[in-house]
Amino acid sequence: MRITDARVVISAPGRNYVTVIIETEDGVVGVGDATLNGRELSVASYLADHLCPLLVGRDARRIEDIWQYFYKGAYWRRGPVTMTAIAAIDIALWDIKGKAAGMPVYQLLGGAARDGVMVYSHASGESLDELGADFQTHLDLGYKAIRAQAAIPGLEKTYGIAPGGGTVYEPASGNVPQEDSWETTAYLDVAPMMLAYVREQFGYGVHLLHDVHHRLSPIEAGRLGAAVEAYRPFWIEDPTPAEDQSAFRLIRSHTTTPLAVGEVFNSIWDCQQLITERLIDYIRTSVSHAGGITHLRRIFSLADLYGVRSGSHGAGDLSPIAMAAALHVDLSIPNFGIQEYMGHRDPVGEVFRTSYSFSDGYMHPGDAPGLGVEFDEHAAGAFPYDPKYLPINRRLDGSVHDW
Ligand code: CS2
Ligand code: MG
Repeated sequence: MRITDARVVISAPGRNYVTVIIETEDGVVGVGDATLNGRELSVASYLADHLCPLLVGRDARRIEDIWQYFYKGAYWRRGPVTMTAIAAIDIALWDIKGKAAGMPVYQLLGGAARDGVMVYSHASGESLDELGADFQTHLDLGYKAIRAQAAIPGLEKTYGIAPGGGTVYEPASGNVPQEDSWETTAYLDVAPMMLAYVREQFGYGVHLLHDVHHRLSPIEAGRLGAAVEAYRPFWIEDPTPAEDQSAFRLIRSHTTTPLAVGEVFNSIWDCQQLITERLIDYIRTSVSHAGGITHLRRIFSLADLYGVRSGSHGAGDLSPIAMAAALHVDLSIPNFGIQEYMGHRDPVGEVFRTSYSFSDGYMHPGDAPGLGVEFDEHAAGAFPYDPKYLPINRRLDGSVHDW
């Protein structure tokens, strides 16, 4: 099954997505997600200039060989751009394999190990009352797990707080990133109050999650974890900058609050110590940023040996193709924990037609052959690239702070 064409399409139906399309001699076509938020054009160039030309003529069935060819063969290993590009090709090849076999990808991965995939959504607010209203909306939609974020009084802008009215958070368009402000002391006062508020209002029958976005020092994170133990968070996410794996030893020594990390990781090497030393409870690597289905399964297999569960990143800046691929992996692995599901903004459905479904807090990838996502290349043409950056985070004294 020779590959006859591989190309990249950048479109912005709601937000920017980079999509790889791989065609084979017998007409089976696969799609992969190559979106790297705020760095979209780098991955598109890496693919179009370096990887796609090398795909033509190769056997699309040899997924592992193609993965190794691009990973080991390039000499330069790892890194978000490289690994997102390899991931997109890997995802598209699994799509092709499923379509050729007439099976959904999860069947090729060993079949369903559960009936559905528990997902968590995002609730946020400028005030606790606004957060409460948004939390209730998500409960009404059937979610069994909800992430809570609230603005910090005294700070002009806080990342991830949606403007309200059922909308999701979205960075502003433009060629220069917006700048947010940050003050750790204020945050450390507010965060426990926020989780306490949610438990008082809604009780303990829903899983409660919170994302720190890498903004604390290890000892501050230890203090936060201890302060919120009584509110039984499902997890505290990204408490400290994720590349410092040994920092988690210090956090662990101060709290039993479960820890999740990994949305910025792109290889098994980034989380090896975190997993093998049992420093985290959930590994959040995503299928599109951590080398595709092939490499993500390797990470989750290592995690399974150490009692660490999956909790994949699933923000709206990962395309519906990544969401579908994640659901196939989630359904089939033994150590699934939870899946993030932020949903996608209109008009994403005009370009990506999905067969996954949500019901009563659980998702299922559907039973269409392959990933179950159709990408309408023609429709994508109506939504040109819209430059957008994640905000920069500065302390009140003007210094750049961690993300
Ligand atoms: C967040 C994301 O979903 C999450 O947990 O941390 O909003 C993240 O900041 C973006 O996906 C980055 O692209
Ligand atoms: Mg996060």
